Amino acid sequence: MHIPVIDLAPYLEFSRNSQSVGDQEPHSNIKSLCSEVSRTLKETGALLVKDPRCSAADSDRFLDMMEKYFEMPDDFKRLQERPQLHYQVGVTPEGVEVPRSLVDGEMQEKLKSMPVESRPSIPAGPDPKWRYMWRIGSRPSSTGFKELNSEPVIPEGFPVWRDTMDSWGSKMVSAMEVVAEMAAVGFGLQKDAFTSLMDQGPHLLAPTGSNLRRHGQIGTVFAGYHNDLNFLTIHGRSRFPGLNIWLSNGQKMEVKVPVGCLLIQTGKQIEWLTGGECVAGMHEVVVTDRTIEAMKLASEQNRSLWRVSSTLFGHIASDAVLKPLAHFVDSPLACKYPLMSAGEFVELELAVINLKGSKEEAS
Ligand SMILES: O=C(O)CCC(=O)C(=O)O
Ligand SMILES: [Fe+2]
Repeated sequence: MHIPVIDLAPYLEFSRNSQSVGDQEPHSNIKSLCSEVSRTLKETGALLVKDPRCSAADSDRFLDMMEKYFEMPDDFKRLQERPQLHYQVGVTPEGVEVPRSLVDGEMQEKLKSMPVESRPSIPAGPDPKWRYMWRIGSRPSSTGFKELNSEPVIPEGFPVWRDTMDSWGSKMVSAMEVVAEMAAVGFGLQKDAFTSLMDQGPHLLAPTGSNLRRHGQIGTVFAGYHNDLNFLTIHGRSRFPGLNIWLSNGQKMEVKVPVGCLLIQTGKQIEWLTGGECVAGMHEVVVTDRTIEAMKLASEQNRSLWRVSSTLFGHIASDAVLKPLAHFVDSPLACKYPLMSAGEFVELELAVINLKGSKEEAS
């Protein structure tokens, strides 16, 4: 099983044409591309895409800045820490985020029953990775889930911060919207079934930073086995490999993202909307032989030994309702996905991974 790279250009062109000539039915080659998107998401929980609007140079500009930031002393980075805002803006130091597999008893049982060759690395404690949270896109003026009144945090001495974060973040959101539209068509839904719910969602550009100089021993778990709580996650290519994913048949697979491509992963919210047909992809980030090889090369070339991911969490709008859409109501597992607002769902999930206290505490 391998993950195909889907070129988004033909769909973008179809989309542009249908806007200028009025709504058009996609022809059969576009339809089959959309089916490939939905089928791959369902079978693998992941997808590789190439979007002509997101270049390798854009990704490099972002990674260069984040490496420079994570290289700064811990005391400097801690100035951007906002624990009272549950780390939803600014930096999260290493040792704070708790992988789901460490706290979820049901998941631990499942891990023990997995065959050895596909069993994830068992984390011993919280993740040793840093993270930076930066909001992308606009938010609704009236909402039952006002994100805590928090200004974006910009570290001193990084004049291009806002521009770099906003530009790479919004490009990745645009790519994700196209994938969401193609997936909706592929699943036999209205093409805007997902994108209309994503509008003004609390999207977060949330790059991780892992110090390979300190934690570069083989087997170190940077992000313990988990799935993401949002709708879809998208990342540019990291300079250091280490991401393993689990396909829906339980097989473990190391992901190789080609240069200039983006990786998409399914989160819990798409699982909800599809009544469990498209489950949230499980994944982990671990130091592997290939990470060590990339570290050797980076050392020889005098490059940074911080592993930066350009993770972007795409969300369903907080006030929108999560429930199995259209024909997914009849899915055999639909009853596992009761109606609930996306905002309420996120609050429940964040409490589990140690990033948020109770609702009362947050307000
Ligand atoms: O560091 C990465 O490559 C991905 C980390 C991750 O899985 C996450 O941020 O949810
Ligand atoms: Fe993740």
